[in-house]
Amino acid sequence: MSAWTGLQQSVEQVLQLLNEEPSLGTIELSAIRDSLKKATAPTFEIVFAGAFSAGKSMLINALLERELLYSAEGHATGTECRVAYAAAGQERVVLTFLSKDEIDEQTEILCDRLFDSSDRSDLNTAQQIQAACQRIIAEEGGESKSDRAKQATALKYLLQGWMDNQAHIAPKENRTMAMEEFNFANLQEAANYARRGTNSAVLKLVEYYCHHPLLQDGNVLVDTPGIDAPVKRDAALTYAKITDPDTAAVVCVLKTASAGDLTTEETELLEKTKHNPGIRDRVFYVFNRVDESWYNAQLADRLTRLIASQFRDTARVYKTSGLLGFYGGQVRTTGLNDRFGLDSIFAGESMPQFVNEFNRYCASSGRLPIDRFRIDVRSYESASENYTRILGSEGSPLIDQLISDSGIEAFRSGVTRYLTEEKRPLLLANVMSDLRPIAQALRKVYLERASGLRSQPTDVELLREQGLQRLGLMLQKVAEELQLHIEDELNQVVASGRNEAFESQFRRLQGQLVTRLDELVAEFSVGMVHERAQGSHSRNSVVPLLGILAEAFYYLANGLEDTLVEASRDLVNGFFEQLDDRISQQRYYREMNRLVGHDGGIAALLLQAKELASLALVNAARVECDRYVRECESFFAEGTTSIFQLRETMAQACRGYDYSNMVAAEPAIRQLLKLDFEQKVKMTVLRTFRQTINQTLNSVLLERSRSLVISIPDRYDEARSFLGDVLRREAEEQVLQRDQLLAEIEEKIVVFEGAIDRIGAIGGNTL
Ligand SMILES: Nc1nc2c(ncn2[C@@H]2O[C@H](COP(=O)(O)OP(=O)(O)O)[C@@H](O)[C@H]2O)c(=O)[nH]1
Ligand SMILES: [Mg+2]
Repeated sequence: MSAWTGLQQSVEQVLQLLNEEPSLGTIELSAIRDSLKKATAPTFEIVFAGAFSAGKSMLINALLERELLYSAEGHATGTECRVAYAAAGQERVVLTFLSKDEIDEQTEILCDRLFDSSDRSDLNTAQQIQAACQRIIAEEGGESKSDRAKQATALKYLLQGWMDNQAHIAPKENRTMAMEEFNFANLQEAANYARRGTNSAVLKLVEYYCHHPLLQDGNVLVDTPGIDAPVKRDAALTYAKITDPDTAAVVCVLKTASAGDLTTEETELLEKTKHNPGIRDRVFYVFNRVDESWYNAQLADRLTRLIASQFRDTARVYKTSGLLGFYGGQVRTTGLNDRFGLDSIFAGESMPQFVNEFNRYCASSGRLPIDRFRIDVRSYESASENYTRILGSEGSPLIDQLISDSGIEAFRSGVTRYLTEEKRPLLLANVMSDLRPIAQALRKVYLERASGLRSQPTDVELLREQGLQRLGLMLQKVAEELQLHIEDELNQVVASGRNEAFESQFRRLQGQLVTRLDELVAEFSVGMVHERAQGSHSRNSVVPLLGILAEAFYYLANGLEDTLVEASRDLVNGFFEQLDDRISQQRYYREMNRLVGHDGGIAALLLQAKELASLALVNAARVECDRYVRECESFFAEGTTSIFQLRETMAQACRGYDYSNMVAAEPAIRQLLKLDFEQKVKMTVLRTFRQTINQTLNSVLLERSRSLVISIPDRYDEARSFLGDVLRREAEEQVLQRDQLLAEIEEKIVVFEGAIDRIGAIGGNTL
C-alpha cells in the first residue's frame, strides 16, 4: 500500500467517523475532499494558460529542454496538448483528430472573417479558398505580417491539414491514433509530425508520454489554446480547464512585456484562477516575451510598474523569454561544424526567428556588459553571417549570458523545485490544515461523551429508590388529573354543548323521533286499528268510534317509545365509547398503567356507569312516551277545523255498524293525531328529554368517578411493588446501555486516534 492510499484510507476513516456524528453535521467538507483528492490523485495537472502567441508552447518546450510542442508565430490552433511521464524507452504519442464537422465549422468562421459575401460565392472548393488565402498573404506581405495574414494562414493550414490527413478524419467523431499506426520511430518523429502547422491545424488533442524527471510523480503539463483564440470554443476550452476542480496548478503566461498592459482576457484568466478552490495558491505568473521590453523603454517601464503595483506580494512571478531561453539551450550543444544550429536545429528554415532575435539581442538589448563582450553586428553581413561569426568568436559565455537574461533557468528551477520538493509537502499541509478542525471537533465530542457516560450512575438499587421517591405525589397527580378530566368531559356535554360528536348524536335522536312520528301517522289505518280494538273485546262485533281513536293513541305512543328507547341507548353507548377513547389518550392514564400495571379501575367504572345510564335513560324514555297516551288539552279545544270535521265524519260513520264507513274518516283522524302528537314530541325533544339526559350522565358519572379518584392514593403499596420492579429492570437496562455506549465510544476513540496517528506520520505533523 502506497503512502497515498494509506493517507486516503485514514482520512476517509476520520470522515466516516464524522459522518456518524450528526450533531457535527454542519462542518464543510468540500475543502478537505479537494485537498485530499489533490494530495492522493495519481496525476497533478499543471495548466498553461494565456493569450494566443504569449509563448505557452515555447515555455513548455523550454521547461523540458526539448522541441516537443508546436510553437509558431501567427497561427492559433485549438489543439490541446498534454505531456505526461513515460518510463525510459516507452515514450509515445496519441493523436486525436478533429471531426470533419468541426473542421467545416472552423472553415466557416475563418471564411466569414476573411471574405466579403460577394467574394465567397466564387470560393467553392478547398483549392479555391486556399488560393484566395495565398493572395491575402501576398497582399499583406507575409504569413504573420498582420492579423488578416495570420487568419489567412490559419485557414490555409486547416484546409491543407484536412487534405493531408483525410484518412484519419471521420465525419462526426474524433478519431484517435497511436504513434505506431503512423510508423513513427520515436517520440520526436511524432512530435515533428504534430508540430507541422498543417497537421496541428486538424488535431484536437495530442498526448505526449515523455521521459523527463519533471514529469515524474504524476505531473502532467497541459498546453491550451489561447484564451483569445479566434474560435470561441477553443477559448472556452481553456477557461473550462481553469475552472476544472481537477486542475492542480496553473501557469499564467502573460503578454504584458510586449503589450504594455494586462488584456481583458488576461484579467479574466487571473480572476478565474483565483476563484478555483482546487488551485489554491498553486499559480505561476510568467511575464513572457520580456526580450521585447529590452528594446522599448516604455514597455520596460510599464512592465516594471505593473509588477510593482499588482504582483508585489505575489510569490512565483517570473520574467522570461521563452524563445531565447529555449533556443539558447539548444544552441549550446552546437558548434562551428553545424554553424551553431543553422545546419541542424534550424535546417530547412530560411530565416530562423531565433537568429534574428539573437542578432538583435547582441546589437541593441544593452544587456551585454562591454567589459566582457565586444560584439559587432555588421549591417553589410547577412543575419546568418553575423550569427555564426559572433558565436564563433564569443562562444559559450555569450550563450550563457543570453540564457541567464532569458530568465528561463530561474523559471525552470522554480517549477522543478516546486514539483519535486515543495508540491508534496504543501499538498499534505493542505490536507492537514483542512483536517485539523474536523479532528479537533471530533475529539472534543468523543471526550465529552465519554466523560458524560462515565459520570452516569451505575447503582441499580439507588436508581430504583430515586424513581420511587415521588410515588405518592405521582399517584396524587394521577387522581387529580382524572377528576379534572371527567369533570371537563361532563361539562362539555352538560353545560356548554361543546362536544360536537355528542351534539350531533343528540340531533339524530331528535330527528329520529320526529321522523318516526311522521311514519307512524302515515302508516296509520282505520282497518288495522279497528282489528286491534275488536281483538281486545272479543264478545262484541261492533267497535265504537271512540275506541278506534283510543287504539290509535296507544299505537302512536308505543311506536314512539320504541324509537326513543333505541336512540337513547345509542346515545349512551356513543358517549361512553368516546369517553373511553379520550381517557386512554390522557397522560394520567398512561401514568396509571406505568405505576400499577393496569388502569386502576377506570374501564370498570366506565362500564358500570354506561349500564346505569342506559338503564336510567331507557326508563325515562318509557315514562316520557307513556304520557303520550293522554290527549293534549288542545285536543278538545273548541273551534278548530279538525274537531269540526271529526264530528261530521263520526256522525256519518255512526250510521253503519262495520268499519268501512269509518275509512272515509281516515285522513281527518290522521290530521287530528298528527296535531296532537306533534306538540308532545316537540316538548320531549326540545325541552324535557335533553335535561333528563344531562342529569342522568352527571349523576351516574360524577359520583362514581369521585369515589374512584379517592381510592387511587390507596394504591401506594401496590404501586411501590409494581413500579419498583419496573424501575429495577429499567435501571439495569440503563446501566447496560451506558456500558455499551462507553465501550463503543472508547472503541471509536481508538480507531480515531489510530487514523490520526497514521495521517500525522505521513503528513509529518500532529493533528
Ligand atoms: N520575442 C519572443 N517571441 C517569443 C517568445 N516566446 C515565444 N515567442 C514566439 O511567439 C510565437 C508564439 O509562441 P507559442 O509558444 O506558439 O505561443 P502560444 O500560442 O502561447 O503557445 C512563436 O513564434 C514563438 O517563437 C519570447 O519570449 N520572445
Ligand atoms: Mg501554443
